[in-house]
Amino acid sequence: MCGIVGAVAQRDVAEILVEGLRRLEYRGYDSAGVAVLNNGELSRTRRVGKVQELSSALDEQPLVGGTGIAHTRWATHGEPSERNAHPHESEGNIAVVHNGIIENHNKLREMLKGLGYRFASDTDTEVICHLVHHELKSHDSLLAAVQATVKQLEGAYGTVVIDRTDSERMIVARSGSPLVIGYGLGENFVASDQLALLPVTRSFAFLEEGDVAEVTRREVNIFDVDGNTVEREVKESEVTHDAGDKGEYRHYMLKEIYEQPTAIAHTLEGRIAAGKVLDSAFGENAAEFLKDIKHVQIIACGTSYHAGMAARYWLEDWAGVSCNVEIASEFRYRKSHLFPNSLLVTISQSGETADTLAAMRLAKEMGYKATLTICNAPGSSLVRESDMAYMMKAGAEIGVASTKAFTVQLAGLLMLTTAIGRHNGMSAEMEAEITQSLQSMPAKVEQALSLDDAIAELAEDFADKHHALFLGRGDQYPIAMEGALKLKEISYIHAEAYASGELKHGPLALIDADMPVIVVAPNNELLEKLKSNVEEVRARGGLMYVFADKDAEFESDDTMKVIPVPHCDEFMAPLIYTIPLQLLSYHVALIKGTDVDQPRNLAKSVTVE
Ligand code: HGA
Repeated sequence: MCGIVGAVAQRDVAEILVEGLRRLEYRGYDSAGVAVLNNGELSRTRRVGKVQELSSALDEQPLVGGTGIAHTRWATHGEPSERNAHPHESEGNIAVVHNGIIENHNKLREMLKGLGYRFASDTDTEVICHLVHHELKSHDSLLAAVQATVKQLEGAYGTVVIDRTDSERMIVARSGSPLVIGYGLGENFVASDQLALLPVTRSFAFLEEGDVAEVTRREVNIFDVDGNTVEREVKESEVTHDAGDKGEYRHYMLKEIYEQPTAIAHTLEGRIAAGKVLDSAFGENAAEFLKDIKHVQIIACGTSYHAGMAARYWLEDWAGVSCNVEIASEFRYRKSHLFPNSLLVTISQSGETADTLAAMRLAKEMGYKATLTICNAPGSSLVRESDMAYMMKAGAEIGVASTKAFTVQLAGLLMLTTAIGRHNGMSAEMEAEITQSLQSMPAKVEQALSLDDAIAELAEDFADKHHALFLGRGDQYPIAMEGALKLKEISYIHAEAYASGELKHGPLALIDADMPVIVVAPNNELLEKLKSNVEEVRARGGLMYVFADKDAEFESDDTMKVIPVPHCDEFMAPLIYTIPLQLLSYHVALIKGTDVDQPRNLAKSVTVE
């Protein structure tokens, strides 16, 4: 959350910064701002709303200068407004952008007020710039002042600081919120995600926890939490340059839905051979770590949590190990029991999800046998700090509502199921069946995408509805949950998911003609049970939309619309049934005219608690 871009160059940087913000807009979009230094002058422009508002303001009144910082905000402290937009300033000299939450901001604010500082915003961030200004009085460099400042901060920050009187440098610090340095020729950059900087460089170094860096045109000096000079490996990015383009699609979300066959195929590439999932798919020493695992604890948030929920069915059913799945923000604040030979699995698209990261660190202290992350961002904190990493190759996901990351996570978790199952009695035949299913997924997803037009028509029925109920059983229950989440996120229709066996324990009371009920019905061993649940809804006048296998023998009538889903095996069914639900939420949102890629109040890459 919150996008940060900074640059020190010989050329004017405002345009580079704004293009960077555009590419980071998925991280927050309630306001945006930029500040640049030019010959001892600090100029700043901020606007409420999207980056386009800022860009138009800069078209009218351009900012000139070779050193600058910029920010797109997802507010945590203080309403979205121009006065709360970053960069924040102190005494016209210091400008700061920040991603994260300063938890002791009230105490620091009182202290700084006592020193005579006046606050111009309601943000926690503003304490950083006044503190730096104050520390500069007793330190001889901006670097030293920032180092002294961050020692006083509690909470999380990725922050970039510039000083009007020293236009040659920016100081960058991270703890809890990601920052990456981009290396150019005679110019250097910083951003909260490398995607922002791809138009200007492909060489990146990720800062580590507690790092502070001094970035000038010619040099980048990095210091660890104790102030020692450290090297952070500079790597060439593998992210494709056009990752930030919508191409022919109207929205990133639709593009990403359609990218799923390729994303899954890329992720499987080189990871399956002779009917087996290669242990190396999970990292270098994975074979050693995975062989004694008897219990798996999965930790995730949001969509990733739903992927974990589906995997629980697979790990217990097919891999013969016990499995718990928990939301990261719950796990990290309660005392949990550690089973012997436990593997902790985190799932996070960005690899920077604050709660998931904290939960993983806690699990390490608790003594888990190993940690594995399933992640789409190479070099992210979760990848660096976990013993093993299953790198998704979904490509950049920009739409705030996750689509391709979810299905690629499911594919990864199915691979993990076989890798663990192999040591716990899974037969070679079963592993071969699963790997075959994995390999035919891209083509099957392609077939499921051909439902697009039919679903677009169906979506008309939902546009005037305020509530919807999603039903599934077994490993389709998490898919129903994910379907409900998608609808909520982008169309703002209140949607709930239930394991359909739960209907009679409460939700049946809600059924009437205004409450559409969406059912996911593959042809599996729970089909007859599901059919009984469908009858319970029908008997109470409910209107149903059933996504069903052709062999499941559902027929459309006055109370039920049946949408035939391509026939698929049980291993890939959760993934395949996800596709029509993604399309449904997309088309409902289109009809409702909501902001599909940047739904209200949300943002991607949740780097704050
Ligand atoms: N706390 C700061 C920054 C918010 C943030 O990092 N969001 O992801 C603010 O509210 O401005």
